[in-house]
Amino acid sequence: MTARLVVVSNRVGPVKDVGRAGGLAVALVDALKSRDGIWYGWSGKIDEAAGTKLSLEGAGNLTLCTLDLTEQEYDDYYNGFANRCLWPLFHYRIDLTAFDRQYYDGYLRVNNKFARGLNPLLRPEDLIWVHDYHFLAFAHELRSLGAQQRMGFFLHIPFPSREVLATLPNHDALVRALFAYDVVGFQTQSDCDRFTDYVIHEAEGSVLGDKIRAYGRTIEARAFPIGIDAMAFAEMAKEDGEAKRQDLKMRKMLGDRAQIIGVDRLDYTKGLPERFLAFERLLEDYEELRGKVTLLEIAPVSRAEVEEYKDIRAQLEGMTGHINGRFSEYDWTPLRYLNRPFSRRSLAGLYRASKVGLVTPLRDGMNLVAKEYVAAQDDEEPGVLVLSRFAGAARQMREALIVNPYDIKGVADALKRALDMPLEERKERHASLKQGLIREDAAHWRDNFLQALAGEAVS
Ligand code: ADQ
Repeated sequence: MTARLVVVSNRVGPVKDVGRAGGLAVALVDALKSRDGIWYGWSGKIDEAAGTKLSLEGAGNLTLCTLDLTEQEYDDYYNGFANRCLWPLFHYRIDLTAFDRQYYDGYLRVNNKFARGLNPLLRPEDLIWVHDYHFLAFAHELRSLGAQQRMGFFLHIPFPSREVLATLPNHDALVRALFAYDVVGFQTQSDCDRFTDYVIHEAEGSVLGDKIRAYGRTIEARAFPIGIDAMAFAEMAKEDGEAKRQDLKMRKMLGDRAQIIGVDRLDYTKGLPERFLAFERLLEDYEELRGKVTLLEIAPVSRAEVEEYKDIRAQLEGMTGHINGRFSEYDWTPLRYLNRPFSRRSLAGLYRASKVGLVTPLRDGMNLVAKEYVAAQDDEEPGVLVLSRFAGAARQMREALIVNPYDIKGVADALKRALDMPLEERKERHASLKQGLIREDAAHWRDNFLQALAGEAVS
């Protein structure tokens, strides 16, 4: 009998309409839909009386199981340590990293609270798969309650270099806590190497193949690059009614103009100001493109309560006004910047109608938008992906036009090259990118991780 799977992540669901969800939820629904299990995490609700009382909800062969947070817990654990400290730090933004002892204590308390909530539900043979930077210490807390199950952790964001990580006052305790897992997975080999480097130099650890030993425990550390359900996404872009409607409507609106598309959560790691500057530079340097090309940037607001996110929002609004003020004609608006989310179906259609996918994060664990853009293209008339070298996806997607997002002129030139690229070259690049997406899809990611978690050799 297959062991039951218990997935732990900050947000649980949605299970049905994943259209409005972030990358993690999208990938987990793909991973969980074919297996018995529990998906456990925060309900998204704040309740002053929140303790460890669970809410259970059945969804087919899967039980959704959630806890509420108090306002204080939410401020310290979620907005505080997770999103004002770990998120910027792991994305190399030491300048934005707010370490606060209170945040850190709150984070550990919430990890402990979630461990206490889950512990009574566990069966001895369960496999526990914990996700992302919100729960670095979860296994450590669960083991302190006596749990013996196999536990794996997957980090969706980059793992920083040891010099960067060492700026965090409690770096040692956090890495030590990771050693309570049996398997620790990263998006890329470089992330894994940086983890190993830290453990060797800061914790006198030793490495033997995929095994790494430190703090009296041996665990497995490996790269498991996350994928999308590429075939299903391609199918949706081609066949789904809503996708087709958006595709047609957009093409009709564009006429003979080419569209460049960007789709991101509004976040300072996504390189949006640099992207807008590169687009402005494109219009500056290649006058013949004025009136002929538009940039559609879809970036719904996220983490709106965190100060740094308010700043980036104001900055982008200013830049949009400036670029449009400078270049617009009465029948052409160069930059369209939308702050609302779209359903996955609509996105698929919008990707398909766009000649260029522009994905230029300054740092990104993987970036699923790059993969979705490629999957959504028409095989016979595909668009071109322009991709930051600092997205984990660049390791796999080598046939994209790889750019340095800080090099504004370089990105502008890559955009020009993408817009001019002959059909033959576009088809070749696209075919090989799409093959890669199908080979290393969401199921491949899940199966490899679960194999390692079950203690089996991974192919
Ligand atoms: P995110 O930082 O959220 O994820 P990403 O990988 O691009 O980034 O995932 C975004 C997902 O949300 C995509 O599936 C996309 O379609 C969806 N999305 C984005 N903008 C949207 C919009 N405007 N409307 C609707 N949907 C939108 C984190 C890490 C990434 C890592 C993922 C998965 O930061 O590096 O790839 O987890 O591991």
